[in-house]
Amino acid sequence: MTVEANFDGLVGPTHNYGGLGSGNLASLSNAQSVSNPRQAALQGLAKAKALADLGLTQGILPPHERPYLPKLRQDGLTGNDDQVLFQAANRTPQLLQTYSSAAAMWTANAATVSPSADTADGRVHFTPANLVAQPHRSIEGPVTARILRAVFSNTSYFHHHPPLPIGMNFTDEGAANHTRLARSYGDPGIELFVWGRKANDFTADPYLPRQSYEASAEVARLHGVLRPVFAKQHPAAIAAGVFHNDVIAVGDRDFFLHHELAFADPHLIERLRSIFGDGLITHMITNEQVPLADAIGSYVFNSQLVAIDGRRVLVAPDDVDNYPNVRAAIDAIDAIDEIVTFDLRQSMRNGGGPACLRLRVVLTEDELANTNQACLLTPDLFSDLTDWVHRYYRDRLTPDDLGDYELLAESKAALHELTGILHLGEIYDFQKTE
Ligand code: SUG
Repeated sequence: MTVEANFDGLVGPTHNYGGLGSGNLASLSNAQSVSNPRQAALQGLAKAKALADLGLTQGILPPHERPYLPKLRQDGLTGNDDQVLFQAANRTPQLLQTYSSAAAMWTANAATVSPSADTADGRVHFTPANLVAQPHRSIEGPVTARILRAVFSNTSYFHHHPPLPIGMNFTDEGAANHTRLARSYGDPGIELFVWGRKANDFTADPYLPRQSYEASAEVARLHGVLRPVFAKQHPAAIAAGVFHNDVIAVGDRDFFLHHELAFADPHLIERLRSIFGDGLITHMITNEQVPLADAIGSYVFNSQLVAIDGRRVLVAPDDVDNYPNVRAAIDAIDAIDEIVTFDLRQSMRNGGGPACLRLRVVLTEDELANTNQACLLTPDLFSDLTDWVHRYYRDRLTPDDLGDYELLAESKAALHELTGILHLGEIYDFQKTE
């Protein structure tokens, strides 16, 4: 049986509120507040565990090394690690915060993944997102590429592309702007690539759209996607804080849920129907039911839609319960059988809901058997990771703490041990040089 595996990003030990997310209202409004990395990691793990307990295939992807000293050195800081950190903290705290972000936890931005049923060569294709729209995330791509190769190593089944070229023409934010629709996970699907701007189109809107059309088209071409569909985000949505399409629409198999103002093309649903064929179920939430501000405030569209014993379950942030109109709108959807909610507040305060925290990888039985089994969440792995978090993570972090040499040492020790737990080999720069 073909399944959809969700690979959740484990929150890193330097989780903090840097105010770095462009067009991301939660990140901007919580800038410089005190974070709790331990609670953040445990909240994420609790969600992943709950979904695994419901019978879903659940994977884990590791955090990246932070603060990322190779980059601070590239930017001119010299000496041993302690000296580099000291200089960064005192001379350029902004750069230190940029290279300390734990943003790799939002694995919906790790890569775009096309299942083998959709591609010309019948392999699963991965393109790590270059994330060049934001400095703090532009350093993720090469490390994500290493991690994905360590998890999906068999090249008979998995084809890994490098991140797209660096520059504003190919700004790529990965699966957060990519939705696959298919009759079942194993059937050939259509892949919807959503973009916000064309290359060289620098709009006068308040926020520069992050995903370019050229990036989406290039990923579809590289993957050999047989039935791609391209759609432009509604500029009003981006202006209101929809920095990724997964903040305003979500799909699973033959069901697509979206806000009235998600897309610029009023005929997109007809286009999807004509390519999908019979049987596509769609549901639009109107702006009258849920104004854009409430959609973003509640993060309702950043829910996961999952299949549990053939039932459709919406995995939502518990913030939806603070908005009676939002709750009423989702309760009224016939196609959804159940709604479960999670407290993900640590991540949510940086604009990362349930769907941001996971990368979907549709896998046949053979592909799943050829996936790194140590990265699949079992009760044992859950208890090992919980114990690991308790041993290494702090329960309070301020921006000033990022220059603390002890934090760097703790993080390295934690990540080194984690590569052993997840059987990843040496994926971090510090493991190669020490
Ligand atoms: O890229 N926030 C992330 C949130 C990513 C959410 N992902 C999806 N929607 N799929 C971003 O804006 C904030 C980091 C900070 O401010 O410290 C941040 O990067």
